[in-house]
Amino acid sequence: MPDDGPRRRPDLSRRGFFALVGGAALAAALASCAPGETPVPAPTWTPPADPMAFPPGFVWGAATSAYQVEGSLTADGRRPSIWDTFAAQPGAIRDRSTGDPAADQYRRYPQDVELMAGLGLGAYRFSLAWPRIQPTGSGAANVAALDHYRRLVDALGARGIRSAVTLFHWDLPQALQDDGGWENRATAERFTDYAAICFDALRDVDIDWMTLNEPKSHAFAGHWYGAHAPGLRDPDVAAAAVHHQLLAHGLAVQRFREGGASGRIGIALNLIPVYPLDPTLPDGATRLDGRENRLFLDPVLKGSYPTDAIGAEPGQLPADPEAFAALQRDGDLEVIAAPNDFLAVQYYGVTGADSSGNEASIAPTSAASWQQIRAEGLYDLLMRLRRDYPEIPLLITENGIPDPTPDVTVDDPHRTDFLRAHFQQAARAIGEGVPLQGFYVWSLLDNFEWAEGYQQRWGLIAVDFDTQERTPKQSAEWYSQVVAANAVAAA
Ligand code: IFM
Repeated sequence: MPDDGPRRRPDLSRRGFFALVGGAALAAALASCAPGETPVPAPTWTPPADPMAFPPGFVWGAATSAYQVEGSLTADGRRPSIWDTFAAQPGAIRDRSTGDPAADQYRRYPQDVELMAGLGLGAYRFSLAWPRIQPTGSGAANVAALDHYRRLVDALGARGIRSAVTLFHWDLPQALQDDGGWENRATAERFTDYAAICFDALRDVDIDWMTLNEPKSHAFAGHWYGAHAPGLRDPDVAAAAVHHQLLAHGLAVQRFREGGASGRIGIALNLIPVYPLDPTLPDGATRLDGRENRLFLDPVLKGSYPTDAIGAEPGQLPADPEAFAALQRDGDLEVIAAPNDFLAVQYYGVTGADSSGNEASIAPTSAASWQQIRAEGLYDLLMRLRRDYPEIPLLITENGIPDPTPDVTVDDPHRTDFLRAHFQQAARAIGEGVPLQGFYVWSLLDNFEWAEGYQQRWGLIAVDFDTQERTPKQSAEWYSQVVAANAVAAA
């Protein structure tokens, strides 16, 4: 989750990382950080010496989002999103940058498709920009924007690359924010209209659709502690943003089924295993798990909200539970629980929780201070999903790590080590029956990392933002070998 705020975690010792991922380069990259005694949970599993194979048909991809890569913010009738507004505020973005030019993908997509084909990727996850397709968030579709995305989807298809399309990756049209944004229930209806336009425009293409990207990040970082657009700091508004986003998801799933478009549909949730510091006192960790995971998983997959996620206790979203309940109309939860074809999981790491429910540092972080790295947490998460939410097919739609430096580099053994360790945990979970069907690395390209601007580079492919020159990093070459073999080899 790309944010700091109440959830900010101190930088930790990177010691213990060898044990976690077996990556000398990653440990070296992290070694410059302050030493300390990090209570990293001991690994319980050692990867085999032989390559770990993935099932036939396993999907290997990479991911981006519109505002982070497209640039061209006024092209073809696009109007401002909340991120344009937010980025223009002094101090909102670390390097005072904006989403222009980002990676200029709106114009350079043919080159990026060729780069993906060169890596052998089977799929590309990208998002559609609502403020391009409906520049003011409602009304007629902007044909120029739809034509652009049709060209992108067709270019991908021509190279045998499947499209995985997110409808909303945080770039709400500013005009809708002016009407209350996600605090306003009507935004869920506007989203359904927008989704219908997109489904109909691409109805012939076999797409894996994702309604929302990380509704938790958008609700919490954007509406609770103001680190993201729209920059609000009100937990009750954040709670409304949770419910109305989930309602929007359910309505869009229903609309997808009614419209009969090709493809499948799901939602992309960022999930995080929570480990109690003291396993004999798990209540705080349970509450934190409620806020971080079950507040989103339960309504979508079980049709109910957990009772412990919202309230005044540490670890809870500090909103008024009665006000949250009052937002919910009869039938909302049935809509939200409309059956999905898959669950898209975004996994970056873990957190600890003290006995009260306060977040605690238990693992080394990357250059993103919120990212506590523990590859085995992915296995734990996948096994938990299979246990608590059985049957639903799973995709990992984001996993990755930033470079330790903001400078452009292609020398990124830390990323190779990180991905290898996570692929191994994914293979391990598949071997134990988890229905994981694909894995998308975040990100295809260095891009605009929200409040960090261009200071965190998450790409497999380096981008020089002055020249827009693209250069695959060493990890991209390694990843292409994994894709070709459909297997991950030991280091
Ligand atoms: O860049 C973000 C992405 O937009 C959503 N998931 C986390 C990534 C890294 O912070």
